[in-house]
Formats: sequence, structure tokens, C-alpha cells
Amino acid sequence: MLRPHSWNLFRLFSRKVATDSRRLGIVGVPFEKGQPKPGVQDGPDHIRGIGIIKDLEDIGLEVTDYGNINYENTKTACIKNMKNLGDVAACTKVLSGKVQHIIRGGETCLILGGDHSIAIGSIDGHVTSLESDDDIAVLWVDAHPDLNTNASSCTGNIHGMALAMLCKELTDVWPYLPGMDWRKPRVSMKNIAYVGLRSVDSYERELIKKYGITAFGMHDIEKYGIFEVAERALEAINPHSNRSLHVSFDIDSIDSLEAPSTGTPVRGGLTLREGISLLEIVHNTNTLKALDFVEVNPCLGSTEDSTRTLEATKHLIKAAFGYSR
Ligand SMILES: [Mn+2]
Repeated sequence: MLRPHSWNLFRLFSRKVATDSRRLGIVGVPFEKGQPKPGVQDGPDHIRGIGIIKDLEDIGLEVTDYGNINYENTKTACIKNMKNLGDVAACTKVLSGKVQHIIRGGETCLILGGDHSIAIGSIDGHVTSLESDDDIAVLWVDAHPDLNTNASSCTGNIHGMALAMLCKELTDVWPYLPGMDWRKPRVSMKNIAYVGLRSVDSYERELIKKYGITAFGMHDIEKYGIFEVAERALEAINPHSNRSLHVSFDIDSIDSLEAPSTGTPVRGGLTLREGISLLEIVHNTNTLKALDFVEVNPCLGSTEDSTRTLEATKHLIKAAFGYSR
């Protein structure tokens, strides 16, 4: 007899295939201006360089590489405590258009960063390509919630504000943002879940509590295990499996011992095994439409650090698209 828990797992694995998930479009975003450390712009080419395209083809995907995003900085007015807003605005605008093109063409989209500010463009592109704003579910896998605003941020780095710029509920906390008129915040907080949090500012903590955002930190993973956390997170944001899933995966969610080459490493994170399990579960929902893979900075640390981080990246991306161990 199926125990209730097993039954939940059965339901998880029997979700309907929403789209043709075997065609994949890859876009690289060599962008580093959402944070201060040079090198993260080399992420896309280094990730391609470890043979990710061939690996994905080997597991049965039809892959199209759309190359890297190019943009021209529109010299916009400065906004207090938002560094390089003009660059972020211009790059994310181009990226949003590219993601819309890929998703409307029926492909699943893999977005290789770059720093996490690029999610402003990728998630905007994804949600814009859907019929209704409520049709998206966002799983944000990260050590940090990236929910700061220019008023709350200690650094002015936009990669720590990316999700706050996407949330409908926070529309009014932002000043007028020059260069970003092409977009508006479209994602409802009830459609967002976090996994892997362990470096949360007090303002972010308040927002998560106030709006009841689904959030699983390391304590929850320790207590319930990654399997149950993944299931509960996905159930919360996509209870009927009819939403299009966007996973925004920051490599710093993984413990910095296993993925050291990243700009804001935090110890005590997900093991590589937990990260792979999480993405295998994501794959098995058949709802994944877009995956951001961000904050891999091959220039940080030793050659060995960089190789270890890129190998972890490869395992994680393969798991998200159906590689079975
Ligand atoms: Mn992040």
C-alpha cells in the first residue's frame, strides 16, 4: 500500500509534460556589472568550454546555442545606491527579448551567467511570453534572497536586488528607474520559493515574513532532507503543475567547498549531491521551462577551485535536463 508520503512522491513524478521539453535553446550573458568582482562575465564561455552542449545532446536534447548577449549601454541618469543601472537595464532588456524568442519558439531555455542581476531579464522574458503573469512559478536557489532595494542595500550591487525588481508586491518601493521603462514587475510573491538561504539581511527577512514567501533555509534541509524540501517548495508555487517553472540557480547555493569560484561564497551550503537531487526532482516535474545558471566566476581562486566549480556546474545543469545518475 502506498503511504501518504509515497503517494505525494508519485504525484510529483507523474506531472504532465507541459511543453516539448527536449528542445533546448542556450543563451550566454557575459555580464558582471551587477556586482564588483571581475571574471563572472567569463562564465558562459567557460561553461560551454567544459563540453556542456555535447553532454546535453548525449542525454537526448536537441540543442541550439544562440551565442552571447550583446548590448549597448544606454547612458541613463544615476539612481542613488544602484551601481551600473544603465548597463543592467540595457543588458536585461536584450536578454528579455531573447528569452521570449526562445520560449515562444517552443524551446526550453538555459541562460548562462553572468551575475544574478541577469535574472531581471530572463524572468521578465519568461513571464512575458506566457498568457498570464500568474502562469509562472519561480524557484530561487541561492544562499541570498536578492530582495534588497536601493534603499536597503549596503552595497548598491544590483545582483542583490534582482528578485525585488521582479516582484509585483514591491512595485511601489522603487523610485523611477531610468532605462527600465520596457518592463514592470510581474511576478507575484506567492509564486516564488527559495531553497538554500543562509545569508539573509534583516530587511529581506522582514519581507519574507511579511509576504509569507515560501523559503527553505539550511536548517529546513537539515531537518526534512532535500527531497521533502524540494517537493514542498514545488507544491507551494505550482500546486496544479500548470505553471511554467523558472529555476534561478545561483552557484553560491552550493557549499563553497564544492563550488569555491563565486563572488559571494558562504560556507555551510547545499552539498553537490543535494543540488543534483533538487534539480533531478525539478526535471521530473516536467514543468521546467527556463534555468538561469549564475555567479560562476572562473577567475576567482586557484585553477583547481575553478575546475571544481565548473565540474559542479556541469553535474547540476545535466541533472536539471534529465541526466540520470
Ligand atoms: Mn543570487
